[in-house]
Amino acid sequence: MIPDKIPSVPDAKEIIERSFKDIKKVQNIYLPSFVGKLKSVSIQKIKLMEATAKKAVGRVYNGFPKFDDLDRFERDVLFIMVNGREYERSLNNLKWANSKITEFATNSIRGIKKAPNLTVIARYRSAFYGRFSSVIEDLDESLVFLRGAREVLKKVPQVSRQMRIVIIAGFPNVGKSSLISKLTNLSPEIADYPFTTKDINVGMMKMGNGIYEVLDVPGLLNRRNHNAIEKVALAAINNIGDVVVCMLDPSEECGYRLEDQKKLCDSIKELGKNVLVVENKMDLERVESDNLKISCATGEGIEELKKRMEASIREGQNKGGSVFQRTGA
Ligand SMILES: Nc1nc2c(ncn2[C@@H]2O[C@H](COP(=O)(O)OP(=O)(O)OP(=O)(O)O)[C@@H](O)[C@H]2O)c(=O)[nH]1
Ligand SMILES: [Mg+2]
Repeated sequence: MIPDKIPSVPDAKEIIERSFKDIKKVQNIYLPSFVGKLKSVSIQKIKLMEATAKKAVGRVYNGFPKFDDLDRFERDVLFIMVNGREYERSLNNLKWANSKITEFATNSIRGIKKAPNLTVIARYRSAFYGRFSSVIEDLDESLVFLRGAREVLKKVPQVSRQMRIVIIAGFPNVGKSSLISKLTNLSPEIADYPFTTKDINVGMMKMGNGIYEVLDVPGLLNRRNHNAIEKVALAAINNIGDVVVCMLDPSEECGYRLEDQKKLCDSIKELGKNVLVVENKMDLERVESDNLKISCATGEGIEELKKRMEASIREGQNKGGSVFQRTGA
């Protein structure tokens, strides 16, 4: 599960600056010997820098979900949008950096405690500063990567594990968003051009005694090489849909041939999904078929569609529960 709030990610420069700024707070204490005084101040500064950096890096590390925390859908989205291997590597780099900082701090403090004079103390201290800065600088790439990943993770729709999920899929421009606005309280963008919907819209639908989640996913084309947006839609269909409403537009007003649209429904059926094929825009065109005909413009057929959805969900329940339970994600 992706946490509601993922922390913002500072870059390496910010962490270094914050750590060096913090050590200005270290007070000069009165000690009779210069050596004793420099030792005490140096140790305090090193400890403070270690704490500041580890807190900043640890906050990012702890705030980002680890792979095992994610369900199959979330993992798929991460792999599609940002390279999941790089994600794991970046998080591991943060962990590694924190352990390195502790190691350098411990060794430097040990050296300072044993140092015979001011020169040796200063050498240990500046060696720590140098190593500290280079470890954090090396983290910059991972931090920048995670900052991008955060934007992607924030957009992954939060879908419940308790409710049944209906996904509205189909070619672009066939009326998927129009349908979700009829079934739920959502008002997504609806427009007469393809690929209007770029993210997954999630709405709630009350039907009979149940509440269901309805997902309007971006339009899909029946092709082999899907773009990233289409892949996310497919990941949702594959991993979290209990029922998939596959929408056709026989009027071809959407700009695509009905024949091609049907092939997409066939390939979704091949995924082993519970598929309900509906023909939209019946106010414009009706073709001879067994599929349910609806119109999002006039509202015709929508009540019948709801009934069929509920029956299909019930049928799926009898077959073996929700996709989440079946996959154990
Ligand atoms: N005449 C008629 N037009 C409809 C109907 N349903 C949707 N439309 C129109 O079809 C166009 C596309 O509708 P959307 O709901 O945005 O389609 P979509 O499938 O979500 O499109 P993408 O997000 O681009 O994939 C809009 O101009 C709608 O007003 C219908 O039943 N009848
Ligand atoms: Mg849409």
